Amino acid sequence: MNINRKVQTLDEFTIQQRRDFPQATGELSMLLKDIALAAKRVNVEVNKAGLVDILGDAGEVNVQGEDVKKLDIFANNLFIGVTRHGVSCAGVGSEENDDIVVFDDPLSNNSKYVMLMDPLDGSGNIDVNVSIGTIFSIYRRVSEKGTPATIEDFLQPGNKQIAAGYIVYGSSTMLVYATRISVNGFTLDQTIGEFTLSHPDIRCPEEGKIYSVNHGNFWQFDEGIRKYINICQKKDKSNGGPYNQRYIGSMIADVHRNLIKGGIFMYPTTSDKPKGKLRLLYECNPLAYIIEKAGGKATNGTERILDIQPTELHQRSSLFIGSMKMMDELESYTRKVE
Ligand code: AHM
Repeated sequence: MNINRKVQTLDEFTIQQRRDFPQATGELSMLLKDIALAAKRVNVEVNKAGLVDILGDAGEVNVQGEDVKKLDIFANNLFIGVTRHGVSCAGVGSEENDDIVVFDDPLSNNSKYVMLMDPLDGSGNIDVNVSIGTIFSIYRRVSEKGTPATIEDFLQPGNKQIAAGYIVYGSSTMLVYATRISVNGFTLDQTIGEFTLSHPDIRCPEEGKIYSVNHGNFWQFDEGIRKYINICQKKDKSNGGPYNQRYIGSMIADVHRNLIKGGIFMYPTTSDKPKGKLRLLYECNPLAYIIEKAGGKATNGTERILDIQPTELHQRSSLFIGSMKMMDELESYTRKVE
């Protein structure tokens, strides 16, 4: 059997990165390993979604007042279970839980990190075989080691993130994660059950030709946003031609594509949702961290996402995220109406 040793697994990659930091304890690598393990299990269930009774509403409504799909619950329980039994995580904040889940056992109380997550983003797409994802954000806890994690550990601004990432369950399953060093993508090799490095040192192109927004909300957007969208449509050949509009309704899939190809994703406030739809702590912050590390930009329209001081676990925000030059152009329109 011919084994290709150019292949680097996620574990090998994190061990290699750790060698550059002799003071590192390895807890972050362990946490990433736990996340990857849970992701592989979720991936199996996502792939079976059309076949088994896991499909469909679980008949519950989550803390945001949205229908909960069975797979959401499965993914939530799995990520919490795996991190609870690992050594690195003192607690989890999840879209699916009203309050933080504090592990509070002797091992976890001595763990260095807490994690925030959206266990299954884009869950409205499960039934129709469209890409969905998991988003996670990791912070060093601020509470004293040896004690249970507290809400303060979770209510830190995004600029304090230690690492952030997502898994996209799509035509292939990919885990992308960022640390302060770089952003790297790993594709799940189903034959060996390992995430393997496929997209080293991801950089978001400075410019792109894709804008992603829910056009159905167009007349609910502020005037500046509407003007920018018109500009996206009106560009002529001299300035790159009109942009393509792509909106999947799974933010992970939209932002992942724009990260690789260049583009801008927008979820502005609307008259129906004056605070925005997306959640700051486990949707906006991790993606903002990743895009900035890859050379892009993320704001809520006026403020850098990563500098917003959160006050609530399930806080909402507007989000504009993507290629640097497209973000700069957007801001020139949002500023004009201020
Ligand atoms: P979810 O957490 O319930 O899955 O909602 C988040 C999703 C994003 O993935 C997506 O970009 C957005 O909601 C779509 O919302 P809309 O249907 O309003 O355009």
